[in-house]
Amino acid sequence: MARTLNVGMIGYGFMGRAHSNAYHQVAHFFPGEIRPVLKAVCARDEQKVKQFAETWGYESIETDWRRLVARPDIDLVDICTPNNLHKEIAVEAARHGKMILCEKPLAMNSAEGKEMVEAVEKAGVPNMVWYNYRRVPAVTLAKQLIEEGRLGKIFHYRAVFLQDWTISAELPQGGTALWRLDVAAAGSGVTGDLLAHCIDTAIWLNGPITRVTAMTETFIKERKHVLTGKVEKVGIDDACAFLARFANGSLAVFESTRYARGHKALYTFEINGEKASIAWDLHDLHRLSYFDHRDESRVRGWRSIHVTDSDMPYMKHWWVPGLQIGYEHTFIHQVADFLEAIAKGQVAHPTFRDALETQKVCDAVLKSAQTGQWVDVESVDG
Ligand code: SOE
Repeated sequence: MARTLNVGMIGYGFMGRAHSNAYHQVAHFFPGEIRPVLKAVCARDEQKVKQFAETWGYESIETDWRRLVARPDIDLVDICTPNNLHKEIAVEAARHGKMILCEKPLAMNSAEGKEMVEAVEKAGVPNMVWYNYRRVPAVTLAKQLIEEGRLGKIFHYRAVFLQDWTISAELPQGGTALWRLDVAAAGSGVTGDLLAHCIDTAIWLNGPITRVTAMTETFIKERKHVLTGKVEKVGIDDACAFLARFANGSLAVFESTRYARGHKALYTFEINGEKASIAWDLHDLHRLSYFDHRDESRVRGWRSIHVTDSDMPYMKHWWVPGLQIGYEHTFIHQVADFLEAIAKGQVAHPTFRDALETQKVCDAVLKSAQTGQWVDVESVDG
């Protein structure tokens, strides 16, 4: 009989649904020693949070996160709020000895992130950040191929994350739906929201990033604020492009924007090594492109690996070969890995400390965009 783990989730937006679905599904497909129980969900609007609790099967609700993190029947606090609340909630939850899962990015900046790392490490509580794209089976396969040395020395890393949903100047900023456009709630724009994903994957696959030089732009300078009703300055970066150097000597180009007309969530990366290259595309997430120079020249070419067979990462838990899975499964994989790690007394990644590295790169990128100089990631506080 599996042990239970009582989850208290704070926030119930898009990520609240993705996480709730993961807690629901995990025991069906990854039965293990620990089974999550949806104990409580918390948000300020009582009516809406009741509705959410009913839809997703939470046993109870709270409207004040401080009450939730203090409840003795909660084992794990899941933070799905806007970024400006991550630190306060995490520090308080750690003080109460709770395990913590936190939405990405870890914090508003690396100074806050550092406080969060100190809090969870001092409390000795398991912690993890929802950089979910690591757990797309094709991306995990890329990690395996790199670790097996198949690519040889890495020369280049290239990643983009392109969207187009903020092009209209009529779109307001702030409030529940549009907090990602409000710098006071988000901390930054595409750098913390989208490039953070690219950076997390890049560090995981290719090691530490040491230096960056960046440019950012805010195309729409003022937008009406949903909460004040006034037209206010836009403080986020709408677009960001940066060059980077990795500790292993490879060079990188990263780009992200919410102004790439025609692209909704085009996250792609390509890695070029001495012996082989790999490429991945979120719009075709179950495939990994692979080119191996060691193949006989007459049949050499880019292969498109359909990552569905049972020997592929995570796939033996799903359907039969040839049948693919999607976006929501990455969250299920993340919960499954977390539960397995705590059952075995191990650490699931990315931890808060891992995510602090990504946060430092984001800070270095924003600093470089401001100063026009190369910035050493090491020099960032945090
Ligand atoms: C923004 O539109 C967003 O939802 C991000 O916040 C997510 O982290 C990303 O996975 C998809 O795009």
